[in-house]
Amino acid sequence: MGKLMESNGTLELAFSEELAAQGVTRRSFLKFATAITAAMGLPATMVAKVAETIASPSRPPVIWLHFQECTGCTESLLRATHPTVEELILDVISLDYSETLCAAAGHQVEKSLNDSANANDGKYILVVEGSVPMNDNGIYCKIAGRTALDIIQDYGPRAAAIVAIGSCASWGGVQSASPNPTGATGIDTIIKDKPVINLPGCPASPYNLLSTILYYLTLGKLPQLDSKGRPKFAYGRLIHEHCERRPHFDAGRFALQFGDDGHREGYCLYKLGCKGPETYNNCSSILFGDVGSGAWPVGTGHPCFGCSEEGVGFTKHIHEQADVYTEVPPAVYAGIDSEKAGGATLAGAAVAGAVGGVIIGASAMAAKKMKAEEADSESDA
Ligand code: FSX
Ligand code: SF4
Ligand code: F3S
Repeated sequence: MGKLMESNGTLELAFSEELAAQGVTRRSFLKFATAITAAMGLPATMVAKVAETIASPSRPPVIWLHFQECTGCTESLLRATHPTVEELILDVISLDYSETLCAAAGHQVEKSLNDSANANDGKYILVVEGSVPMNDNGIYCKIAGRTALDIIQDYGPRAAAIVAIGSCASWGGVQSASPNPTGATGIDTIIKDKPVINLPGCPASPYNLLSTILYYLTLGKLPQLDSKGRPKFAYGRLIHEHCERRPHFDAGRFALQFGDDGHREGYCLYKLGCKGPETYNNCSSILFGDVGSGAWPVGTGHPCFGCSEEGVGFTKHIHEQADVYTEVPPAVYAGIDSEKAGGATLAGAAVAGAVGGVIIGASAMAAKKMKAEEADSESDA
């Protein structure tokens, strides 16, 4: 990976041939390090330190377990590009065990799991993908003859920290949808004596995994978590707060049916069931998806279904309208038809809507930030 030097206050990165061969330029690496530092909520002065962590040859051991899930989280990680998040993650960690990525199989791979856990007792990071079935002694998910429950009770308490990746590992996800036949549950309801960082999402954003690991490695501590165990830097804001369609929401322009004129114009998807107003995640600012710009659910024209929010995703119906905590759209809107509106134009209404949206959004965000700061100072006190 790259070797980092600082000279005359200018950050310089010297790349190995290996990195250059991957098609990553020094410029794109620095840009990426800057973006991921900002995503972690760290100041720009930390970019060099974060880049240094990425370039560091020392890698913490990671054991990655799969339970009840679709492997979508791993897939989403492997499909990320420029510079490939998967390569960066695999460069900053030593992935000792992963059923999906292991070349070995059977007893051989089980041995590598045990060897890594024994050699790194108390030091490894445990990443868990998938929920644990609790009903009927956990018989609904078995790997190598052991239940998921047995496996997590063995390797969970011996980890330094646990990262529950995806909604399934965070709170049960899709398998915990009513009537939850297997009794699917998240990791933090089972392991109580170790820090569990939840990175919900179905799939979870690979950037949230990378930034959480980098935060831990760079600062030597876990990021601040919210009441649901999620890093505040990634889950501190509603999707709705940074959504590119927000000016349409504030101006009252909604798609009413898939494929209608409003949908084609890129109007707000609230009335099609978008759960952005009650879902905390950074999809609208990070835009993960990696199939071109704007590739996130709402960017592609699909309402956010709240995949990362317990009690919303897999709980509320897809078409059900979200509870709006920040702003309620007014029942009556200014006319935008030129005759009825006495000469007002569509463009004029759009500008007014956008300006109003910025002001309303900015004040709502300022109020929320102040509230969060108050809460932080109270909890610090
Ligand atoms: Fe679940 Fe992920 Fe959805 Fe799939 O970790 S969060 S079903 S994308 O693979 O587990
Ligand atoms: Fe975006 Fe959905 Fe909010 Fe509309 S309701 S602004 S589509 S997050
Ligand atoms: Fe999930 Fe909504 Fe993001 S559906 S991926 S939380 S936009």
